[in-house]
Formats: sequence, structure tokens, C-alpha cells
Amino acid sequence: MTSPNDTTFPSTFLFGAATAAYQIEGAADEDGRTPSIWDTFSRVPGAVLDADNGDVACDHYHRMPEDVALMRSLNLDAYRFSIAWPRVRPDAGAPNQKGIDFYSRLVDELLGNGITPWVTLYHWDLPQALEDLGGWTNRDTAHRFAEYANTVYDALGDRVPYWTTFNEPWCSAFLGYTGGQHAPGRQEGVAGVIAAHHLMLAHGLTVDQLRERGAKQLGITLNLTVADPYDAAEPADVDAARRLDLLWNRVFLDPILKGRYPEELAPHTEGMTFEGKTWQDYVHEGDLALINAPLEMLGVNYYHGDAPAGRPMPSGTDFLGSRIEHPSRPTRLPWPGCDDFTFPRRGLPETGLDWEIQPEGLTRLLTRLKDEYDAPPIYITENGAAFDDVPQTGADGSSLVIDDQDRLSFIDGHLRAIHDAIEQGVDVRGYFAWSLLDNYEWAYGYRQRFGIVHVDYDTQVRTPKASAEWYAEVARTGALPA
Ligand code: LGS
Repeated sequence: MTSPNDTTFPSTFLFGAATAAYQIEGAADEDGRTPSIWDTFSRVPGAVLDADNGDVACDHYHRMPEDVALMRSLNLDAYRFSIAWPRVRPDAGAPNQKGIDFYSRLVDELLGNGITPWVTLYHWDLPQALEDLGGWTNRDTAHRFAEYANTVYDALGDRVPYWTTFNEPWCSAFLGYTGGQHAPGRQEGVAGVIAAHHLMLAHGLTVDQLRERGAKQLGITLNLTVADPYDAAEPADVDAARRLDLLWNRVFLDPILKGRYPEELAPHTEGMTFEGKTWQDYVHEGDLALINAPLEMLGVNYYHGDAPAGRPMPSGTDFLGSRIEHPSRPTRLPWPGCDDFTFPRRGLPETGLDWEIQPEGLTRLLTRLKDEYDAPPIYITENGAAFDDVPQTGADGSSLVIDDQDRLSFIDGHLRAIHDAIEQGVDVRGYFAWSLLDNYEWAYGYRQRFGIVHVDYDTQVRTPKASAEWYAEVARTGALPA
């Protein structure tokens, strides 16, 4: 037994950092890449704060070796990145060697620096050409995805050990097709559930086919929350927390890990149709067996818990718990049939995006995944926070110093929560800080900085923040400082 103050992690625990293609690469028109739904959506007036887009982002496409050297200097064991489908199969058509070559060089560069590559096949950048055919509401997209995944696997499978099919399908489905806050910006109610089904079908088809091709470590990353009623003595709030859990966690966890949709989903979505059909009409025989394919790992992205009230509350926050002025401030909640939700503040500390800071929720979430779902080994594939960094000039008069103690203690608190879960018997095998670099934060544009490394968007100069220096020590020693 370890003492309560000993926060040493298992020796095989991976300390990494994560990014996603559209958020960092830039080079939007280069080497045959064609538009994704985010290239289109970021041009919709009002969709993104400051009308920012990913045309240049962190220019990682041109600075990849420098960025890998940076990872090495931070002692990272692993790097989680995503592949841009529109680079690899532009317009969802034939494979594009130049696009594939970029990722092949990246993988070699990582391996050459002793860093384990971790691929995410889909981090939200659907080729626009497929959205034009219905996107994730079209069943064919799932088959096209598996085709694209095979192309990537054939090119990188000999060198990449970890394969994640999807990042946060909840966001793709419900922010993309119900709430409309993310690309493609559709607000079509139960279409979100249908998109979710097709995303999971694509996951299942891909797991099956990549396994056939020899992949050994396959998984999916879900953004999960711990849903508590705002007031446990208030039946409306208890019911809201139940529905939030249903439409955020269980709608993915149950099919993927138990092979069935939660029974409560049917009554909840009763009478809702998309193109004249219910979501159940889209579930074909055999789909759930595919979706329930055994996995070697479950990726969990955790930012905060949620405590909805199922009644009107005097509260200045939106469903994200954010008070930031936003052009696309949600007019519609991303959960079909949950128009009565409000998210009053609980008085917890908050990040720069006003998201509540709740590390203990992560411990509860992890123990639940073990107890209720008998989950495969878990990796925290994202955790981090945006804060208003204040760059200062260093003692030499020119270098930058970003003393982000708030981000540092955010990460420290969540690593402690993970350590608690491990002590309670949960098999957690790694942690990826979100994010390596400040980058394009989707509908929030460039104003929100999540990086442990600061990026000056005018010069593209990278400067490790205090959190990065601290994290490098954690990665080196495998333990948290007392
Ligand atoms: O940059 C994204 C990070 C930042 O915060 C990353 O690409 C995503 O995978 C992930 O969603 N990220 C993130 N999530 C926190 C979401 C909390 C609020 C959930 C409601 C929908 C926006």
C-alpha cells in the first residue's frame, strides 16, 4: 500500500499531450487538402468568435519537427494527434499521397524522439463533400469513414500502436446536428441521435476492419460528465440530471460497452422524427453487435461535471456554463427534448471559460465506469483549461514568461483525482494534457488558450508556460510533487 500522500503513478503510466488537426495544422489549401465542415462553418457569419478560422492556426503543418522537438524537451511519453480526413482522402475521394506523407513523417519524427504516437482518426473535420450528401445523418458516411480509416491504417499501422476512432462523438452529433453550435451547424432535433448512431456504426465498422488488418490497441474517446442534480431535494432537478446522463453519457456508453441503447431513450424521444422517420428506424439489424465490439481502451475527456436544474432559474449562464459573449450563444440546447434545462452556478471555482472546476467528479466518473460498465483500460485523453494568460517579459528583457499557476494547479488537481481512482482499483493507464499548444478553440476561436505552451500567433513563436515546465517534471519522475 502507498501512503495517502504518495502520488507516484504506475511505472507504465503514459504522460502525454494532445492536439487535433484542424486546431493546429493550418495549411488549409496545401498538398491537395480540400475543405472540411469546419472550413465552411467558420465562414458562417456569427458562428465563431471573431470569425476566426483554421487557415493558419499554429502552422504546425510547416513546423512539425520543431513541435516534436518541443514535446521531447517536455519529456512526453506519448503524443495524441488527429488525422485530417480531407488531407488523406480529399473530397472523400481517392487517397492523396502528399497528405498521407505528412502524417508518416510526423510518426517517424515522434518515434525518432522516443515519443509514442497515438492516432485519432476523426476529430471533427468531416470532408464538406460528405456533409453535402447529408453528413452524419447519412448512413453511407459510416462506410466512407471505414474506407478512410483503412487507408490511414495501411500507411501508419506498422508504426502506430494506439488507434482511436472518434473524438467526442457527442459533440459531432449533438452540437453539430441538434444544437448547431458546431459544424455543420444544423439544428434538427432528433437528427443528433441519428448522427450519434452513424458515428458509433462507423466506429464499430472500423474497429472490426482495423482489427482484421492487425491493430492491437483500439478504442474511442468519449467526453463524459458527472451529472448531479442542482438541488438533490428537487424532483425536477433529479430528473434533469437523469436525462443529462442519458443524453450525454449513456447514449454512447450503453451501445458501445453494453450493446444496447438505454431503454429510457425511446420514451424520451417519442414523437420526434427526422425526414419522416424515428431514430430507431435508422438502427439496422446487426448494428449494435458491431458497435459493441470489444475494445482495448476507452478514452475519457473530462473538463467538468454538470449540475442541471429542471426548471427555470435566475442564472446568467448558458448550457456550457459560460458567461462569455458569444455570437452563436446557444439558442437551442443540444439535447433533444431538454428545453427546460438550466445550469445555475454552484459556487465552484471556474476556469477562464467559466467552466466549473470539479476534479473530484473525475474520480467518481472513473469508478462508475469500472463498477457499472466494467470498462476496458482507461486513458484520460484530454483534460485541461483555458485561462487568461498574462505573458510577461523575462529577466533578459526579451523572452516571455507565462506563469500560469491556475492551469498548473488545474492539472495537478485532476492528476490527483486520477490517482485516487487508481487507488480505488480503476485501471487508468495514461493522461494527455489538453493541449500541447494554444490553438483554435472551435466556436471560441483563438481567444481561449488551452496550451501548456504559449503560441504567439503573429510570430508563431512557442513558449512553454510554467505549467509545461511543471508537467515535464511530472512526466520525468512519474509522480506529483508533494
Ligand atoms: O479543444 C477542445 C477541448 C477544449 O475543451 C477539443 O478539441 C475537444 O476535443 C474538447 O471538446 N475540448 C473541450 N471540451 C470541454 C467541453 C465542455 C463543455 C461541453 C459542451 C460542449 C462544448
